[in-house]
Amino acid sequence: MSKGLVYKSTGSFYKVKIGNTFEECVLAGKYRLEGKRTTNPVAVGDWVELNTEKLPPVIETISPRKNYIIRKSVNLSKEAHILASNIDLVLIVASVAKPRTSTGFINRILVTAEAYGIPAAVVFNKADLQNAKETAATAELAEEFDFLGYTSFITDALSHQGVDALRTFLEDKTLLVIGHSGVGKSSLLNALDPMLNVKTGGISKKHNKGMHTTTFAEMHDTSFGARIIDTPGVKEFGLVDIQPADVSGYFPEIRELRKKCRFHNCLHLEEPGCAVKEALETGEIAAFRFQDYLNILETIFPK
Ligand SMILES: Nc1nc2c(ncn2[C@@H]2O[C@H](COP(=O)(O)OP(=O)(O)O)[C@@H](O)[C@H]2O)c(=O)[nH]1
Ligand SMILES: [Mg+2]
Ligand SMILES: [Zn+2]
Repeated sequence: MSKGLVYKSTGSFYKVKIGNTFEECVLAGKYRLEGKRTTNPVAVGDWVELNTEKLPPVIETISPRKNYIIRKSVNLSKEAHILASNIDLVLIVASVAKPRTSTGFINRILVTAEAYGIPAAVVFNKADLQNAKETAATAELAEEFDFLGYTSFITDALSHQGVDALRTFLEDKTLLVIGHSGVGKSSLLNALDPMLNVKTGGISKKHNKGMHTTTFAEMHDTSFGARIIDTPGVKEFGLVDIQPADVSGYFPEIRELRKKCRFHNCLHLEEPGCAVKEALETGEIAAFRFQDYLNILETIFPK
């Protein structure tokens, strides 16, 4: 038996690093049967034990996961698809322009990362496309996220502005990169490590028209010790088993404050004696964060 780390999982074969070499492996029959309910029993980031006497090598056991992230299901089936496991960091790549990323998107991913107990960081890319006023607004936003515990970076992937600081921060971490198509994820990966040579320019229009793309998450080794999981075509993560009163617990600035609300299950809407609404009025909580909290509550639990 050999130990290996899964770098890619397509459902039919698995790219596994065993020692210093990559092998295309298959899954033992017992897992294929169990796998009927989850679309994919083995995820990128999984440590596995393999029988390398066989050709191709066979994955026999999956080691317990430190954590994992579920992919939001694209259809209405109850199937869960594990996107990646054993992650140290979720890196949200936002773009300040062309296309501009909403704070709503950033906050939704931050909430999901909190729910999974995984640290998160934010990159504001395409800094070169901003005027002075926009530059100041982005700096303010980055400062707010820093304050909340989400380390933030402002970058220009083309001129490599901010890329060295980002690389230092990412050293030796296993991270999952998420962000809309076209924000510069692939360009940033190439700026971080030119050896990666990831294709840029986004998904072709032909494939982008609401079709189910057949791209898979893939992990890349880097020269600076980070393992980077690229997630082409993944829009958002799925949340499991979350209750309305839980949502505010995934906002660090609300988590502590809400203990002072009169009702323990306060949703911070119209309830009397709400400490969160009070903090909003004094500016202790940022208005855009509270608005996004309301939006998330509404999205997950429509009235
Ligand atoms: N001006 C500018 N363009 C960028 C920057 N980063 C990426 N781009 C461009 O944006 C487009 C999409 O980049 P890509 O890396 O493929 O985005 P992805 O879909 O998130 O992987 C490409 O044309 C890149 O050249 C940046 O920091 N500044
Ligand atoms: Mg890309
Ligand atoms: Zn409240």
